[in-house]
Amino acid sequence: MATLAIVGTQWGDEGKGKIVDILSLEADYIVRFQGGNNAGHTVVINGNKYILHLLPSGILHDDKKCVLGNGMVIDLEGLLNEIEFIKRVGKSPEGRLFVSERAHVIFPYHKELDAASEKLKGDGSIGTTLKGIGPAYKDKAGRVGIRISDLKNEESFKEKLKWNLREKELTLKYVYNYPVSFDFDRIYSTTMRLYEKIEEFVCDTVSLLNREIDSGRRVLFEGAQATLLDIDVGTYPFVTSSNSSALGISAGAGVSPKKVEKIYGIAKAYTTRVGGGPFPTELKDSLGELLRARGHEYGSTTGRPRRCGWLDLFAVKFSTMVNHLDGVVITKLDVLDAFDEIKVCVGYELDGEVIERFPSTAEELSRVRPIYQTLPGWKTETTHIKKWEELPKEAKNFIRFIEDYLGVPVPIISTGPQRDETILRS
Ligand code: 2SA
Ligand code: MG
Repeated sequence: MATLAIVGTQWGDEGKGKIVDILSLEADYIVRFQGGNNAGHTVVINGNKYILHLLPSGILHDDKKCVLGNGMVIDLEGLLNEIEFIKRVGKSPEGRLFVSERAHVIFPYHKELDAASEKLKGDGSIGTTLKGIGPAYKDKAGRVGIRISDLKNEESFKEKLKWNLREKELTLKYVYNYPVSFDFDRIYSTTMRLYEKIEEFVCDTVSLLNREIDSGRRVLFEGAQATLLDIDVGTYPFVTSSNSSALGISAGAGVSPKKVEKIYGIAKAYTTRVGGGPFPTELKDSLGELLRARGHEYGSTTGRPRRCGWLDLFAVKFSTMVNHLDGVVITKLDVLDAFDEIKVCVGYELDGEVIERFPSTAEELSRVRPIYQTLPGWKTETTHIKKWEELPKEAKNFIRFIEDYLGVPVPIISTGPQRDETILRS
């Protein structure tokens, strides 16, 4: 299989980082196609923990090439910090990192707007990562965004930056009652200084990827966030501002959908969510706390405690349909080792009636009542297990239940953060 994509099936933090790390061993290129440094992908290699926000974890392997696609919004300082970080751990990005000249740049005013908008929303805030993601995509859609390619032409960049600073100052002052004055010279010179340091990596990644796929190179598309945070099919407005399901791959990497051959979804054995928005299976009791403690459920970008709850298979089934998944990887199985019984949501009731389809509005989703199936727990340690045969029978039943319900195989099961704490079934 030459091209494979990995996407989250829940609300993010499914453990994509580790799975991408394993699957990237079989890839020549690892490609991000949306989002920015709102993502936080944690990988543990030889006992060392790395958290990457922009660069695909493949960058930690010397023979892998990594692409930041045109659909991304890029914080240049964040990018440079990560480049410096990987150099400090002895890795060279030279000749292996390709940053799309079509990607949009996140500026300081995007972060100010993110904060101002969240503040004005008050209780209805989205709980964004405050990285300026939404405002940067807003500028992209509004056709006033500044792309990396714009930084090549100093005069036109100056003009675009001036216009944007003026527009943002007015917006912040009159819309948000949040007066800020931006220092043009400082923003301009900082941006140019950062750009000079990353310029060697900037190229036309659309042509590169199409050429490489056509010549048989193996490409892994790495989704950040997840399907239920997708701007179109997620739990709008409590979503991120990009297409973070498989639907975004084509637009965000500049390759035809016909070129994505296989798509795996990642689902945690339970569910978490950071930020606001409906979460039908959320546990606000000691069981939720146990999941958080055992699963170390704190945001890797912001450190925020994640909301925790039972596995919502009804939601994952929706993701399986939307992404047309070839398989669902189950992660953090071992977090459930401590539970006497395990609940799995297999349907929703709305206004006293069982509903057939996943609600399209956050309002409806906030009113559903989950229908649970209770499965027996296994109450023995599964951490470190590497073979299917070694799993307790209740854990095998849990996995088979998921496969039957979703109608797709579970090809990989993760039983711990290390690369080798993984069961490969095919
Ligand atoms: P944004 O900043 O505009 O993308 O936020 C909009 C919503 O998307 C959610 N979101 C995330 N949810 C889970 N994980 C994410 N990445 C980090 C991580 C988050 C962190 O991997 O842990 O460290 O807190 C991520 N990025 C965005 C966000 O919570 C909002 O609900
Ligand atoms: Mg994460």
